[in-house]
Amino acid sequence: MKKRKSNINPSRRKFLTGSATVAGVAAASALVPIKVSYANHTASDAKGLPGFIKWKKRSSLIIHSDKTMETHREAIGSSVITPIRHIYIRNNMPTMTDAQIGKKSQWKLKVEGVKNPKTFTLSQLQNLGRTTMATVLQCSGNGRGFFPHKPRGSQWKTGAAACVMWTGIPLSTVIKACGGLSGGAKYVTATGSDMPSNLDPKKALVERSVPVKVKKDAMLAWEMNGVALPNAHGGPLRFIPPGYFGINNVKHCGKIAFTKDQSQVKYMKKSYRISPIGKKGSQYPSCWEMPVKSWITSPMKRSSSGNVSISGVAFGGTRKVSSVSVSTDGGKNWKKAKLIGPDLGKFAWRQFVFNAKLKPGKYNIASKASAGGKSQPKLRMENRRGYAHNGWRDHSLNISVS
Ligand SMILES: Nc1nc2c(c(=O)[nH]1)N[C@H]1C(S)=C(S)[C@@H](COP(=O)(O)O)O[C@H]1N2
Ligand SMILES: [Mo]
Repeated sequence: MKKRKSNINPSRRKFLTGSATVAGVAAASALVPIKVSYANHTASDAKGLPGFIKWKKRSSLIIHSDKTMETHREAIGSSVITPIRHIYIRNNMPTMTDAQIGKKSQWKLKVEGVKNPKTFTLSQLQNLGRTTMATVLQCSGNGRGFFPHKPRGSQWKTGAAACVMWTGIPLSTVIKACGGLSGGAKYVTATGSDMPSNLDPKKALVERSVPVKVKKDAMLAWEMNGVALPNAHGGPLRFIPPGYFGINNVKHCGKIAFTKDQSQVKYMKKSYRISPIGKKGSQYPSCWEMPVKSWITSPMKRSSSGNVSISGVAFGGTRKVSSVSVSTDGGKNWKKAKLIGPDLGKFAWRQFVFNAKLKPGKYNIASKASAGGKSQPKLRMENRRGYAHNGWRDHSLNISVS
């Protein structure tokens, strides 16, 4: 098989002519994740998108900067899994290029803190085990745009989140292949390979430690929503600790270590700490498990009177959503919504719908989810960097019914 230039080739014609034969491609696809073309892609669609994500759908994204793009509230869709061309991007370091990554099957993952430390290639991992799991990928700062003290960082509203179907290898299988843990580990520390070599690792290495208990459900993914993990989303290999905030889902993962201590890099020690406004430090809680959250995605602004289907998404982080309530009067009265669509497990989000009978007028519509015995609070938890917002009031919508 020819060396592939990129995971995602927006031009179908190039795809067909660039690979020997269609039959050859079909044979090869039995061994490697299928290469997908985006037939609907047009040049005007891509206008304004930076080169590394030209294949995304421009009209579904709000561009905050050249490294942060958010999904429009209504573009999350209503079929549980978020379309890959709509999914947000958040880069601390630039996305690795094909040239930097090299041959994807030869990508290396180092494993430490196990009885027999080993380095695996991606193709070795792909032959060792396999699992598929849906999780919510959400930036710690999703909802920052609602904080009145205007914290530094992207002013995300609801769109730094997606529900993704990952395929890869369970972390527990990797541990087993290395003879088990060497003992005493309190954390799983995952390291990205995306830091340019001229930078200081203490300041720029994307390395995150999460409690070692995630080994029960965590995985290393090489496929996302049925396609080989695009570079922009951390290809060819990404660490997925389900139910944990985005930053812990380390892209371009080159090392997994079972460690006694948390990483000492800035992104672990200083950033992503939930501290009171005006305070900072590593003594404050890290952005780890996501709290229960929901928001309405439809209707967004207007509706005609009569029967109105109010729908949205709800997730519980590491806990299953037990119920969602909807209010059409700014939170005075709540009624149970119906959970719809397939249940893809506790780490995925659920769609919900509530059929309201609304007369012409103005309404404030809100949703409030519960999971693991906890419900969303009314208000945000004020904090310096605007992390972990799950208050229902700020996420409510004002609609006019005519
Ligand atoms: N190696 C690496 N992993 C990373 C990042 C990064 O810059 N480098 N960004 C993190 C942050 S802050 C978030 S919110 C998610 C974003 O994932 P996405 O760009 O695939 O949506 O990846 C996380 N993992
Ligand atoms: Mo993030």
